[in-house]
Amino acid sequence: MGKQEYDFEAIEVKWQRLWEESRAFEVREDTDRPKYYVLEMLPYPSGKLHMGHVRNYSMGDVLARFKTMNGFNVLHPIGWDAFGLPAENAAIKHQTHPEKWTLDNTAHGKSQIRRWGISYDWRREVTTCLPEYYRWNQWFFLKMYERGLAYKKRSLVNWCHLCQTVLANEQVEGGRCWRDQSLVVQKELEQWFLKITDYADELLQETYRMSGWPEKVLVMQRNWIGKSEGTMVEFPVAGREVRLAVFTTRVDTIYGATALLLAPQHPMLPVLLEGSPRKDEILSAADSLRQQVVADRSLQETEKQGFFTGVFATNPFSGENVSIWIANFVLMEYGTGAVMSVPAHDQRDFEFAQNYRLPVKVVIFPEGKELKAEEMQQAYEEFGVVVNSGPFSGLKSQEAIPKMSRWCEENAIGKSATTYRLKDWGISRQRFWGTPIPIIYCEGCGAVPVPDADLPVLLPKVAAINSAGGSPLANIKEFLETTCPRCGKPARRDTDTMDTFVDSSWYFYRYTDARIATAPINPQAVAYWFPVDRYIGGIEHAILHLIYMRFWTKMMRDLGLIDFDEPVTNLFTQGMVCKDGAAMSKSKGNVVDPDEIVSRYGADTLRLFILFMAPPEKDLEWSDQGLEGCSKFLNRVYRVVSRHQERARGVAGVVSPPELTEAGRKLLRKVHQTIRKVTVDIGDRFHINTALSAIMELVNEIYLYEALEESSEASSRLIKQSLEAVVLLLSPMA
Ligand code: ANZ
Ligand code: ZN
Repeated sequence: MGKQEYDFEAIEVKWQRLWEESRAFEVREDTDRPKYYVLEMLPYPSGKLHMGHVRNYSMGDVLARFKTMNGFNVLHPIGWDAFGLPAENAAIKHQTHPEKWTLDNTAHGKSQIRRWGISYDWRREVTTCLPEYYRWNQWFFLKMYERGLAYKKRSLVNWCHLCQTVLANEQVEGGRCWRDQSLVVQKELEQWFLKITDYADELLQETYRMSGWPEKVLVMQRNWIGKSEGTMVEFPVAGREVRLAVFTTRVDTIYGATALLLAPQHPMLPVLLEGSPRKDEILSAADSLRQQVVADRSLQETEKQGFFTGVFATNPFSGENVSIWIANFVLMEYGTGAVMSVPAHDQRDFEFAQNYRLPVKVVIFPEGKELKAEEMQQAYEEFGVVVNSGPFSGLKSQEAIPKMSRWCEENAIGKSATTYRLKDWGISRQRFWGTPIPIIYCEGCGAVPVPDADLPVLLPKVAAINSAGGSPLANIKEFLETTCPRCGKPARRDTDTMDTFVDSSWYFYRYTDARIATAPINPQAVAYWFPVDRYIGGIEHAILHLIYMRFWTKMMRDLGLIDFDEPVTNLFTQGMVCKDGAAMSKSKGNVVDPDEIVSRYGADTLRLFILFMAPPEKDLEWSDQGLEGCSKFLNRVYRVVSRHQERARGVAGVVSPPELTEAGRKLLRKVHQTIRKVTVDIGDRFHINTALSAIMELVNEIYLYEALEESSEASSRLIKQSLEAVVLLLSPMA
């Protein structure tokens, strides 16, 4: 057998060592070559890396190696998204420090990635839980604080009992925690917010120009930002010197408004109830109602509940009295926290009116038809012809809306208005394993930012985390107690830590100069490498991380650190790795451990399988046969190359068609066709799987040609040239 046998272990380890010794993937800025920045979403080191990581990183690796072979100066880095709950929970369970658990995992992950042969420049490794990184989170925070972009407010937050922490709106899915699916409740806390809403419109408008991003991601982002154009209208409250503002997209239906509905925590409620004998009773009922409100507007199916406040307002258009109610489906966080209820034309209002016998008043007819309130089974929500609406009757909805908005302006009771669903980003977490918020509270001076010279505010080295009831940091005296940087008197530190999405909002900037100690980023290095040419990761990040990173970029631009608007030119969202029809997951028990596959078949077989079995954007179904097939293919390549090694060594130069037989010319043509196809498939279309099948076809052709046993010198050159092509074309993948 000898060299006929494909000893993957020896081959892979040999080359991996060589790459390391020759520093093959270490790059620096070089203006003589075009740059290319390939970025993959950095892993969260909770235990071992899995097949999803293999898929993500081998795709990135193909692109990085391919671009390098095409003459680009390629930046291909990796790091660790190392703060977060699993580390903290593991630390509580095993009575260790989360740093140890995390760094053990990153060390193992690194060994896995090296064994997979991914071409990273390891000098640029970033680990977000280390002070050299998170001090810059604190620095950014303070810059934002100076500019009013980081601010604190008391607010109702989504609280998960299992995680014992606040969840961002983005982390609440259908009223449940995204991590453990437990029911989320509302709780009032002092929280830090980042003013992402300042950028809402820019974040939205830019999505219409981001042609290198998948449309589905852009649509999800647009929906999340949720720009809504409508009218703000004020209803005077009967017997009080106050007005209640509502936001409506359908001011054309205002003559049909038969009630005003307030969110349970609407700030005007106590004012409205002033002097009412039932004030306390109503306020406490509002309080229990608000426990049911979840900051998730998908609650279409919830039972519409509420109660009457005993107070009335006046419809400014019709002059009619409308009753004021509190309702569980009105969100304080959206619009003005109050709505005019139009049962005939809004389904939620229709259901509410049915439950409480509120009048239904039809003010829109479908074109050419009439509607009768008594006969309606559901609201008529479409545009139509405005009726029963005083001087506006007879107009179409589309004409009535601007006219009625103008009427509001003329009578100083309202105006056209735009609202966004996007909320400011709540970043406070009552957890240990995150970036401490660099604020000190002093009785005399109030909230005082930690001076730059005192950064970083380090996480304490504790033996065990006490997470009983709120922030663990509040239970650590050495951390909590400090002195005021302004007056020197005893003071206390903020005990919350930052959401880990802060870490992942800018790590990819740090890669361009990962060790710089004087600033978060090196502007020259960033200017050379940015924007990211291709970012590869999971679609599950479409609205969280991928909006935050865009916001962070704009914020950095406004701090004067960079001079562009968007960080990523092309986004690629890969499909999942599935088995038995479901995404591999520990809870489903259908995971295949990449380490096992690598020791049985080698890293190249695993890579080929992962790259070959499905188009990169589609889900990939695990198949033992598929894996076997890829292993056979690599053996086949190895055998044919080995067979001709001696023969090829003796010849030099390219072969030209006239020197060859018909069969030879056919093979030569196939070689060139394959080179072209692989180049286009990887470089232009990112269809790695079809590039691989083209290479497989070429190998078949070589076997066919070989069987003819042509033994001219020209045919030796042809064989050599063909095999070289196979090896080179395959080398980004294996
Ligand atoms: C009256 C009306 C009549 C409405 C009608 C719709 C149809 P989008 O498009 O999502 O922006 N709304 C406003 N603020 C709300 C809040 N805080 N909580 C719950 N619902 C709220 O939706 C805007 C519409 O959602 C507004 O227009 C309002 O209902 C409701 F025939 O006003 B509409
Ligand atoms: Zn002070």
